[in-house]
Amino acid sequence: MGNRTFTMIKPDAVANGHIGAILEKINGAGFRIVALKMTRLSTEKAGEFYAVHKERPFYGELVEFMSSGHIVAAILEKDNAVEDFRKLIGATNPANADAGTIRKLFAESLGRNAIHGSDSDENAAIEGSFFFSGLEQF
Ligand code: RTP
Ligand code: MG
Repeated sequence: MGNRTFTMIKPDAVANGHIGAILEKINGAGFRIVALKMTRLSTEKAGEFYAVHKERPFYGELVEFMSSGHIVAAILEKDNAVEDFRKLIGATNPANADAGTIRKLFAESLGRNAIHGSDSDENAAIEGSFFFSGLEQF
């Protein structure tokens, strides 16, 4: 068993019909999908999820965008999951993302960048538990 990361397919990628293609990239890169759900965040829940950024100038825009449509939340498992998944999704701004990364392929812009990936093992656990109960995390 590898370790875990958490991801969200963001409202832009869901609205643009990229759920299937993104899940294929994730499986193709060797991640096992441990838990998966489609849901929608209220502005309150989106604000809580991204609370670490609440002093940043883009926070309001980020919360508005993340609550603007459905998202797909998932817990993923693989050796070195957090770091390998950040490589698979590419740079935050798709203009700077490497060819073949999920953001290069599917993101529209810095603000509408298709997918989230946890930035540490600790945050992966916190974020996974934000969406999934203990019983759902097998
Ligand atoms: P994420 O948390 O969504 O996986 O993205 P990330 O780690 O690559 O980037 P982070 O620094 O955590 O920022 C969270 C999201 O905020 C938006 N952002 N906008 N306008 C701006 O300068 C700006 N900077 C960041 C991005 O959509 C980013 O994914
Ligand atoms: Mg981040």
